[in-house]
Amino acid sequence: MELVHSGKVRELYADGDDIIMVASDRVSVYDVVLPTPIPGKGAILTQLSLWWFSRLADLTPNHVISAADVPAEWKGRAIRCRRLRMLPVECIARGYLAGLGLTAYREAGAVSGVRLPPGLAEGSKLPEPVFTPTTKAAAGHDEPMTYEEVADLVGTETAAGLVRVTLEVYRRGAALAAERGIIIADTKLEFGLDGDGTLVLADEVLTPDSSRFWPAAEWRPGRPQHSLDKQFLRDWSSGLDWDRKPPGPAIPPDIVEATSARYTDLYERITSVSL
Ligand code: PZK
Repeated sequence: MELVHSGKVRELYADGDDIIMVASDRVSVYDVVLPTPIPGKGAILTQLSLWWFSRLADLTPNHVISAADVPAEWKGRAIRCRRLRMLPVECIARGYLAGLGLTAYREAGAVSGVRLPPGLAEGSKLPEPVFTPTTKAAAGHDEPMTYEEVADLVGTETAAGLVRVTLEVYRRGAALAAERGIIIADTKLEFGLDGDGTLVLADEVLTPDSSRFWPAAEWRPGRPQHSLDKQFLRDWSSGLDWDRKPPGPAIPPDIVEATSARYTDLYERITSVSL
């Protein structure tokens, strides 16, 4: 199959009119992919995304065709999808202050043109979730965009749809996770248009690779928050003499094991399905 995109941890192949998205077991820390895989990670994140796609099907159409009709070697960690015209916007919803949102708040008191109240700390809960889109930079870092800039790019009707669906996906995801002791601080969604011009949710949904998952019991505004999936990797790697530039260090077996268990636990807690 023709490889059309290779991301840090996933690949995209063309198969006739369809595309097949394949999740690997690769993991990144501080934006650097490490040389050691986390067994099961690709399958767990694929299954979690599929679970959310079906739960959200009443809210938005999605790009999933089949998780079964994929090459045998990828089964469990691949999804056959409709090929869409992807919109050049990363649709981000934030309910808590972290990452680019925190940086923008500190510099300007606002994110993507949305003014936030004074006095917020790192990790603070926002008064309500906000839509904070960014550009999709081919290389380098994504830049915040205002709603007006999104509307100029995709049209007002599509832009309004992006805001509505992005915020509702976040609200539903965050509410369900909260019942299970998990904070979803923010999430990044991607959308495309099908042949009819219908807005379709694509990519992955509400996984820890596209969202910040924090253990609610450890939430303390005013410091960086603990990551539900990658905290073992962060703690281990920060004790090394590593400058956080490639190549990343090999992960020792006990840290691989603990991280695998985190992904399994996260899936089970969100879906209530035992693995
Ligand atoms: C598409 N990406 C992001 C990059 C990945 C994913 N349904 C679709 N139709 C056409 N293109 C895409 C999709 C989706 N989803 C997604 N880029 C294009 C991306 C690298 C690896 F797995």
